[in-house]
Parts: sequence; structure tokens; C-alpha cells
Amino acid sequence: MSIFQFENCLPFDGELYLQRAFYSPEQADTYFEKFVETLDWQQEQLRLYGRYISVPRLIAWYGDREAHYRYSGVDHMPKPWTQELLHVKIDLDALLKSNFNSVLANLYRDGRDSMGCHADNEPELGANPLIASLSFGETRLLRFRHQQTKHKFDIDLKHGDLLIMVGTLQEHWRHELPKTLSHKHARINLTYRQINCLQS
Ligand SMILES: O=C(O)CCC(=O)C(=O)O
Ligand SMILES: [Mn+2]
Repeated sequence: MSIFQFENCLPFDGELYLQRAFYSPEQADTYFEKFVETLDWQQEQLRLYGRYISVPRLIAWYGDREAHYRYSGVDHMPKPWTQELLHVKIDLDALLKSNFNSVLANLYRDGRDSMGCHADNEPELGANPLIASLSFGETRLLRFRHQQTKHKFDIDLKHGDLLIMVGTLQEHWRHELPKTLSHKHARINLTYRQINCLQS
């Protein structure tokens, strides 16, 4: 993609760009503290084989009113943008020439919190979606697995880093944030997305 000066980290079938320290450590510290304190963190339950289990992380969903999103079988209504989430959106839109209308925030309280293997391929995201993912707090490993070739690679995501997923990545690759025993502190991840509002 011509707007990036970065190199594609993916060997094939999609595009993945990493900008280390998109926010400086000082800026990232300020954002991290604000997000911990001010976002409306929710513990979601997931129905699995007829039983409810707690999702192993806290989440919060913000964005434009019409950007509601079906995720894990539940309709998520976004809360109105907070000042900080809007500032970040403006920075990303300027860099990527995007028009993000929502953000999913994940809080991994410690190394026991995680996200299972998935692709962000919901119909509302459209074909070849652009997703901008920011990391704050503890370093955690994000693992990509190719669906056909089983090719696998890992990226360490650090405080202030920006990761951009685009092109056919979501068609061919899945990603996960595995549990870890060696990371004890909290991490916040924000994924900015453009939800195409499907009329139902
Ligand atoms: O926490 C991360 O870095 C990954 C989050 C993610 O994949 C998602 O929210 O869809
Ligand atoms: Mn994802």
C-alpha cells in the first residue's frame, strides 16, 4: 500500500505493517492510565457448548452511533467517543487516510488473559478491511497462522506500537494473543475499524 513507508511483514497473502513507538513512551503512559481509568470495561460471557464462560479479558466498544457490530453472537452498541479515543482516531485517520468509525478496546489484566485464534472477517468490515491496532502497557506476543500452509510467525507488541492489518490478510491468516506466565502486568489494545452499517 503506497501510503505506508513501512515494509510488509507478511511473507504472502496479505499486508501487515508495524510502526514501533507510534506514541512515545511518555504519550503512551498517559494514554494507558487514561484508558484504564475512564473506559467502561465490561466482562463479557460467551456461550460455549451450552455453558457460559467469562471471556478472558475485559472489553469496551466506542464509536459513532450507527457503528454497531455483531461479535460473538452479540450486538454491540458503541458508547460515544471519549476525548482520548477521538484524539487517537484523528492521528490514525491522518496517517492512513482512513475514516474509522469505531474502536474495540481490550484490557488483558495479566498473562492469564488472552484472545483465541480468529480472523477479523465479519461482513460489516467489508472486503480487505483496514484495521489499526495500538498497544499500551505490557509487551505481549501476537501470533499469526496461515490457514492453508500452517505457516506461523510471532510479533512482540510493545508500549506505543501501531500494527496495521490490511489487504487479504483476514482471508488467509488467523491471529491470536496466547496466554503467558512470564508477563504479569496489564496491557491495553485498541483496534480501530470501519464498520459498514448493514441494514437489518
Ligand atoms: O490484543 C491484540 O493485540 C489483538 C486484538 C484483536 O485481535 C482483536 O481485537 O480483534
Ligand atoms: Mn483480531
